[in-house]
Amino acid sequence: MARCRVCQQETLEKFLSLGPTPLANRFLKREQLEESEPSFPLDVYFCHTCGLVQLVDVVPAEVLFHDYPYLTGVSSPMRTHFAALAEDVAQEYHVGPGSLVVDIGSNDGTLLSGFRRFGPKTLGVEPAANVAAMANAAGIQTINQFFGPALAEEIARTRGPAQVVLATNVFAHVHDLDRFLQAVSVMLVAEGVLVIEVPYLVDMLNNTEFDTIYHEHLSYFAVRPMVALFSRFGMGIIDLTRQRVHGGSIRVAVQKSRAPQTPVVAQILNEEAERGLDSMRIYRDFAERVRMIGQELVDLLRSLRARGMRTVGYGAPAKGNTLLNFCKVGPDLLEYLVDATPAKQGRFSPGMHVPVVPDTRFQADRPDYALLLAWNYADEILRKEAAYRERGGKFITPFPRPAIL
Ligand code: JHZ
Ligand code: ZN
Repeated sequence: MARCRVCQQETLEKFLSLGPTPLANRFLKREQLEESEPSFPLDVYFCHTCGLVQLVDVVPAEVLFHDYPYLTGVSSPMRTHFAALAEDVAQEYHVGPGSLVVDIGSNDGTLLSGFRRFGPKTLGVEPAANVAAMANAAGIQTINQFFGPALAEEIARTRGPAQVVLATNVFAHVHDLDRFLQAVSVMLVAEGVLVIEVPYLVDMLNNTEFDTIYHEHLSYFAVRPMVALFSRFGMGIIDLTRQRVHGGSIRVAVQKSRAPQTPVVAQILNEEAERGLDSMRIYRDFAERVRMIGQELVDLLRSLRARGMRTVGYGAPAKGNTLLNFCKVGPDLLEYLVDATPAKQGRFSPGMHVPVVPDTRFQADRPDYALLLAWNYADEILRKEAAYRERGGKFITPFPRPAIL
């Protein structure tokens, strides 16, 4: 039996199986369409000991993050969000000239670029070669390697210890959390802070955002397992805030040296317990709603197509591929997906093989309905595409229940 990623106990219980699923960011070239596509189980477990929701089928990171199409900077709401994060962190933890800020999983350097005006040295660590090259070309110094203890030591030795280490949308991707935290610890000064941002389990459950589940996301964090994990390393949460990004996230500031527990942590632990996060019922209910939403979405798209409506997808996010594969939505139900990311355009979605086209096609084409696969940016997209709606075009959101907006 598999062991829990946080507490190492054999107390995992499966509550959802999304079926064998291809990799969410493995967009295919036309010539790959005839080749067989790797797919892996997408089964989700709850740990009865520490409360961590997790996958046990681990696809090697070298496979997932070799050539990566996702670019943070493409989505303007993320640019805004990360600029604010940089400012908050710089002010709160007195980042200035002479400090070192290291960003793990730094992608195209969007987050680090927000620190420029505060004057610290910054360093990105990004395993995807294509993405790291873009960041370096933009003047954001980035090491193209996986983060681990050896690299952490090298960084500390050659550039000095860091005051702040950032890990946004990467902590859930980490298989060996102990090794990761050890490495962070090696790099940080004694009073240094690790700032994590990660989709929050409670939001995923509340809104049935099951598309957050794909092989890159090995853990679905609540605060309880995090507290247990950090305390093993003598680390303590000094600040915690809920964020709206990615369907609801938490930002957690962890101090290398243990700090007295802040009231906000005790409060959120209480809320999690009251919400029923400690028992299977909430997860079984979630799984039930996942099936219901999947069915409703397919019914809706089929009925629109039966009425001769043209339907497409808006955005080709990783999460969209969980939704499309689970619901078996292919080119018969969505003609194409529009996406502003160059590396996705001209390719086909993993598994269902829906073509991805530049977003400019959307304005030119004016399909009748657009399924918001990037529903987390609904505000921005509806604002941007106001003309489409004025001319009668309609958006569909999948969550919390499939509905025409
Ligand atoms: P977006 C990401 O997943 C990346 P994804 C990562 N896998 C992760 O862990 C989670 O976040 C949390 C496009 N778009 O950000 C850009 C437009 O075309 O929701 C993106 O391809 N036009 C590490 O991939 C996609 O939509 C627009 O106007 O699920 C959105 O992807 C906007 C706003 C976006 O993340
Ligand atoms: Zn556990």
